Amino acid sequence: MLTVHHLNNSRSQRVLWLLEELGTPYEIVRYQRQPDMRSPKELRVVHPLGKSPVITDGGNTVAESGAIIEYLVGTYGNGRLIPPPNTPERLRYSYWLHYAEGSAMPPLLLKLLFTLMPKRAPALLRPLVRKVSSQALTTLVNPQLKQHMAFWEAELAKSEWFAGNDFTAADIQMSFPLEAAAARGGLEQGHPRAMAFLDRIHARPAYQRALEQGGPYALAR
Ligand SMILES: N[C@@H](CCC(=O)N[C@@H](CS)C(=O)NCC(=O)O)C(=O)O
Repeated sequence: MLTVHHLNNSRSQRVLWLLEELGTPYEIVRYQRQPDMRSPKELRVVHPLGKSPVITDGGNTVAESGAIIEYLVGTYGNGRLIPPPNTPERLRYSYWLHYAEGSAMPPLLLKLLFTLMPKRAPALLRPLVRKVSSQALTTLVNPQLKQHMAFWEAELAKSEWFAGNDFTAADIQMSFPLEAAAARGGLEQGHPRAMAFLDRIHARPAYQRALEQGGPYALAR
């Protein structure tokens, strides 16, 4: 049986959603984030890094959202949710599948880190940490985020979905950076197409079924 090792409130929500879109049967083994937001050590038994998502299927253990999506679409998709080979759409599909974690998530993670740092610093150091964080946000993180969000907006002006006119698994992969940017990056200001993309995916029955399966998901709006 295909098993999703599901960490609450995490990227593995995307995997549940993909499986619901494909109608592939799966079971969930649940893991709860620790108070410091890290995954519990039990997840390291499944994969040495203990990150979510990770799936097991027969003798295969697959980690990394992009690799999991490739595996699931290749194994269970029968050509669904992926553009045909040797088309411009397929190239775009591949780009977004890699871009989401390779380029979009790093500035979003930095945003989270520099926002949390002053709150978690010892009281005596807090003013200094706040100053350093604020400078990093202003000079490094926010301008990059702005550039990424403008890029998404421009791409979604070319077609309804990231890889073209059809919904694909690349849209599932891109949902996490867009949801993170809506939660902490100011996406709602000046990015109507990106916000409409979020509305469209949230309205999909498979997305909603995945939420019921996965439990509370703070990034969804
Ligand atoms: N690039 C990886 C990122 C995996 C990742 O960082 N997952 C987070 C959850 S969204 C996690 O496991 N955090 C808990 C921890 O690092 O202990 C992927 O897309 O699979």
